[in-house]
Amino acid sequence: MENQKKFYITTPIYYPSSKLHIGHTYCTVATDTMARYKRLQGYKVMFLTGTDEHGLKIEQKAEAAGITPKQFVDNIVEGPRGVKDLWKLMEISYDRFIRTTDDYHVAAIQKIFKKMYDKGDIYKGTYKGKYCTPCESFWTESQLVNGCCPDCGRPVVDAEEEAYFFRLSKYSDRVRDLLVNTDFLQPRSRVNEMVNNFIDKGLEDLCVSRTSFNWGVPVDFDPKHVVYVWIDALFNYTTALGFMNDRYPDSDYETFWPADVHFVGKEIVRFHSIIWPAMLMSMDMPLPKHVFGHGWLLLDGGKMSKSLGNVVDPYILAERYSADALRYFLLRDFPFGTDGNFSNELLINRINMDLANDLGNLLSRTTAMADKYFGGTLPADQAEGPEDAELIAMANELRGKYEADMEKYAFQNALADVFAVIARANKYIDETAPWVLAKDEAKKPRLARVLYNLAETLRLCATLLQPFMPAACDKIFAQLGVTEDSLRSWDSAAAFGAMPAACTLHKGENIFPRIDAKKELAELEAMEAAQKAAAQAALSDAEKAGQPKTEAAPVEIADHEPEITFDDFMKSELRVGEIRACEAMKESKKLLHLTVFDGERERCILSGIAKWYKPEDLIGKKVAIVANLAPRPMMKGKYVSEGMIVAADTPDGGCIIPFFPDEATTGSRIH
Ligand code: ME8
Repeated sequence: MENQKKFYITTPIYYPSSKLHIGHTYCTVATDTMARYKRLQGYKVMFLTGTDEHGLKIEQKAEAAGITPKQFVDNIVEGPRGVKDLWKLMEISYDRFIRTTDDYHVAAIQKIFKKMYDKGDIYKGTYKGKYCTPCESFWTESQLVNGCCPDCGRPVVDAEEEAYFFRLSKYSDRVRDLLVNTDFLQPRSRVNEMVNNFIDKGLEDLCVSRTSFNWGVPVDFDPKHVVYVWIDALFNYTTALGFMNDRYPDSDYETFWPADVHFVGKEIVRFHSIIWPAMLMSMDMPLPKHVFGHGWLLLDGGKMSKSLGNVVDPYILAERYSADALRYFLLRDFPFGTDGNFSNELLINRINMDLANDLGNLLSRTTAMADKYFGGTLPADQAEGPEDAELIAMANELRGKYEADMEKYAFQNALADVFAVIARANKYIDETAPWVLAKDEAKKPRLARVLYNLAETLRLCATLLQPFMPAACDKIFAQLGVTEDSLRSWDSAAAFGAMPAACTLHKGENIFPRIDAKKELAELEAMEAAQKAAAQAALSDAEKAGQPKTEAAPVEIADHEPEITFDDFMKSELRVGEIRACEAMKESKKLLHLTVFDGERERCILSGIAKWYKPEDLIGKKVAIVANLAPRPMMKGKYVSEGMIVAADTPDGGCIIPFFPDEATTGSRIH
């Protein structure tokens, strides 16, 4: 198969800092679908995914959990319901899974770093800047948004360290040319963002080593430094092909590099379209053909965030409705290049409408009629009719349209094309009215042809649906009596009539049972609420604000107060308050301006918690307030703070606010 065409596709390698959610699943399902589509077309495919296991955040999480970083990531990647289990459940057909802690990768990264150093593209200097811990990113002042990380919106900290730098500036013109004058970065709309926001603002050399933590690939010629996690991460796409290591044969690299496409979320397009090509240029390596920046799945218009606990668990949905239904929904409802709002209601409606009604009914009606009128096997004596031409033409044109869409990664449109044919076939049943034909013995040949045309349409559609819903398509083929691979091949998808006329259909199980939307929505809501509460309980509040979990450390209590009576205590009027509004203050970086409803009225409370909480983390929350504290003028009398939010100190000088569950009555007294 020397001349077989090759296709290399990758997902981002995900951080195993927590369990993966529906957003990660979305990208991986899209990549899997593309890989399966290319295999269907006869390509030799390499589909790579994996996990990005180094970095400060994972080091801190492991420390908080009291285990080593390796144990921590092993558990999330290999453990029960971990990353690999999730991909198995979701029918992800990856060819290779890389973990950046794999020995061969670590050794290769050291060689790559050294090579760029020897070339003079990596040099030693001092880094002073703003660092976002959760994102592992240094930012320049001009890149910050309201003083916070432009990617995640969290506060950044001042950082200074001896560090190695990569001469990103040297490659600025070549990268600009790549973005502006080729179709390297897709969709095209992402190009302007990169050029205007980053390249044309001036690319500074990139800090590519850290001394502030250990959990990374050591720079072997200067071991107090570890390699910046993004160098470690980006080169995974080549080390997994055996580049600079012996784990895989060099021929894999020669066969598959450069990648045909890296699928990545829009927030990491910058790394993949600027830093990655610049480093490959430095290494004199060919560039990937395309980087595609897909959109985000949003929840209630906002980003899903592990730390807020508002993530959707793909495990639950796939187990309830099947991986195939979930895969279909993800790629049918959301255009791949733009953001989309996830909701359980959309999911259930889509399954009911397209899969249970349109596809499921077409299959069950066709097989049931074949069974009822012919005992399953259609007679070879069949008669064409005037209704056939349009359906057959549409089915035969389908593969061309589908291919054009798939080549643009327009999964949504490819599925719409297939389902337009399915809808046409359902209409064909109404037009030909097989139940009327069945009443007349002389019309049996016509009836047989009608059922054959339906079965053929289903076969063509199922062939093209295989990359999206592999298991369901196997079941459809079984019901259509298709046992030979040649009848579910790419070639046969444009050959209406390939199935023998005297085919045998089998009425089988209902592949996509209809979902009782009302009942399911209520159950999902209850499950998600419970899960959210558990996630919130498991995380420290500092962690919710993007900081490491620190509360596990015991504190020494040095500030005991003299004993008081119960009556003394009751003089403090503690009540449940509901935070109705919360804003950062331009006059102070430390304070947040809160509007708190105390059951009777809204009060203004200024609280020095801006370092640990973002306003959006607090709005809607129920907290304990000291309601009878004397009002205190603040900011030279511009504001009067009418109370205090109760919070606990943390050992590192931070604070944690305890939140009441939603059912706590606002205004009720706390004893
Ligand atoms: O960024 N909607 O890892 P990560 C859609 N390790 N896609 C989403 C999503 C959402 N709400 N949330 C996450 C990293 N994703 C690095 C990558 S690559 C060399 C290193 C998907 O665990 C999306 O594809 O934060 C996004 O780019 C990726 O998960 C980020 O995963």
